[in-house]
Amino acid sequence: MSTRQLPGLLLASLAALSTAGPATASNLIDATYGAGVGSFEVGSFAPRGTGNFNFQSLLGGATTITGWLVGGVGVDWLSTPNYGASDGLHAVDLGYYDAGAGSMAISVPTVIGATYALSFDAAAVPGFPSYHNAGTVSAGSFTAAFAPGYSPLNDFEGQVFEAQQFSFVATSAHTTLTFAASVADTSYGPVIDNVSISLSALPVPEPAVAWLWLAGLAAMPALRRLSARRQRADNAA
Ligand SMILES: [Ca+2]
Repeated sequence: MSTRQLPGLLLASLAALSTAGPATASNLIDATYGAGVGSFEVGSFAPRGTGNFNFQSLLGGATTITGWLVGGVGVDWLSTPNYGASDGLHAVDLGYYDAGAGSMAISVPTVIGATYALSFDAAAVPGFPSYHNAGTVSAGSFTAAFAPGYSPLNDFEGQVFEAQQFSFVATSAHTTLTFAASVADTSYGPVIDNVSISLSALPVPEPAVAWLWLAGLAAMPALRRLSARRQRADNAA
């Protein structure tokens, strides 16, 4: 490559970065798997019964809730009107009905080095000590703990959801998001709903591109001098 090509290369690089677009608020989970997937609304819901049994217990390995893989012992897929949801009809209790901590995982395509906003709503299971409601969320190498506050005693319909917001930088072309209950021997874990991952910022330009740009700028005066010398030589000839 000649030094003459550098300014053109720089412009092309900047154009590629700028046309990649501004941050978008769309939910990557729904964009990848379908509307409502981030909110646990999609799948074949088959409750254990009516009233307080208006939930479906799913063992580890289950893929009943579209897009999501159940891990650990299992989880309970809750339904309104007997259990509260922060969005739509369903939420997930990360504890399995017959006792045991569970987890929920989903993978979305990501851009390495880009920053993503992660948000979800979490509620404490009513009437149980707060430690039962501790959970962790991870996305690639990012991990955070969350612990929603205490909900009113025995008011399962009135579970109080609290917005949880984090951000992470993707380290892989696909990022797996995982929620897990922290207490092993409980039938009740934190309840989660309305999960969203959205792009916040694209990666900054690689240092190599920046150095190329600086090298191009530094070469400009020398190129101009060379050009002027050639012009004088041509004129003298
Ligand atoms: Ca929902």
